[in-house]
Amino acid sequence: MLVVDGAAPGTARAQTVSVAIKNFSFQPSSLTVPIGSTVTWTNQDSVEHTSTSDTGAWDSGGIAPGQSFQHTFTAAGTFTYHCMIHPFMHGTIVVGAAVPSSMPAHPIVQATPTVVPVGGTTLVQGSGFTSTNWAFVFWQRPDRTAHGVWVFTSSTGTFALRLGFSPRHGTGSEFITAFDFATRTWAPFAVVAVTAAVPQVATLSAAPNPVVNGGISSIVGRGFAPNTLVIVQWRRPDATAGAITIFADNSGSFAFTLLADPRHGCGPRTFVAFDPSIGLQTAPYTLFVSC
Ligand SMILES: [Cu+2]
Repeated sequence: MLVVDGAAPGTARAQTVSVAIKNFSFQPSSLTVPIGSTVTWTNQDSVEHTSTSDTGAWDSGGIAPGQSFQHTFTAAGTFTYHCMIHPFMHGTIVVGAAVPSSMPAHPIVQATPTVVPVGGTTLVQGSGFTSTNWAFVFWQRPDRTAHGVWVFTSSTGTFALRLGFSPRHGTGSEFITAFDFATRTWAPFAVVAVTAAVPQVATLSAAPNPVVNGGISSIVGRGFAPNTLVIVQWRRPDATAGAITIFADNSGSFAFTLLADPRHGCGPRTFVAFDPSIGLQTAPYTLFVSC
């Protein structure tokens, strides 16, 4: 019988383990225990026996019927022993540092990144949970409201969940944890700092600038919402206006070439770009057309 003492979880738990000396044998004849464990041999036969280390590490001397002997194993290793009176009686104690396999790893949650502007997301990853089982992911937002979802863990006891930060829950600390349903253990909190939204800056540029009248310049826009339509408008030296609608790519950028039409004269052409999806407008940008 294994009796687990009250050692703190998270360390290799020392045990008190019993070996019966019975029918001229050690039962069980082989045992594996963590470092620091104490083995108690109890003589249940009607004749005297001993527990004697093969290497001299311990020797009980004669153990009378009904009596016991204890030895504490403070180093890792494999220790064989025998009975001095009956040399055919053999036993083995294997002392290891490992935590007993029945003891679960401590569950943890991590958030990546841990500083996120409002409107952004973080990846919540759990590990050390009971495999293929339920975990409850729970978070408290900066405005003290809370929410949670059940997730099913992988065969290695992990899960992943992407968490978004809505502007309506404000800025501050978001506390994220998860509950292992099988072991009824909470993970320590992961904390995400939810910060004010980073103002998006969209810009226009042109090359070459200045451009000769009748020449071509490349107009580039950057910093728009990805994959949205952008409206570019410009005012010419002769007070007429031009405009195009263009698609910002995956990185929120676009480019087009502009012919500086000689009919509209020389001087500054002033460009503004507008992204209706997020109400974003650039500062005016001036392309000079030289004559
Ligand atoms: Cu014996």
